[in-house]
Amino acid sequence: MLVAAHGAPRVHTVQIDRVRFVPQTIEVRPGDTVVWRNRDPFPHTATGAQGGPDSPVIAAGASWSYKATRRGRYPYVCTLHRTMTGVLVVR
Ligand SMILES: [Cu+2]
Repeated sequence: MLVAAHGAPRVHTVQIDRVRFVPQTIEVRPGDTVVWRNRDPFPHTATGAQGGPDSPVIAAGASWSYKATRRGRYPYVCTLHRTMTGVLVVR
């Protein structure tokens, strides 16, 4: 089967582990989905500063999915632990 030039939409995972987003910067294409998976035993969020992801509280062990649509660079934080920062790049 032939694969389209830009490929089908993909699913990417950001692990939330030990109060960090891993990887800290993730690059995806429009139409891709990003899943934040909380591996910590306490809640976190993934909250864009200016657009981009805006999760509810992601409970311990839970995941949250976001479909990237608009191109851009979207820094985000965990609003519960402000030292946790990440960047979603949609290009
Ligand atoms: Cu947090």
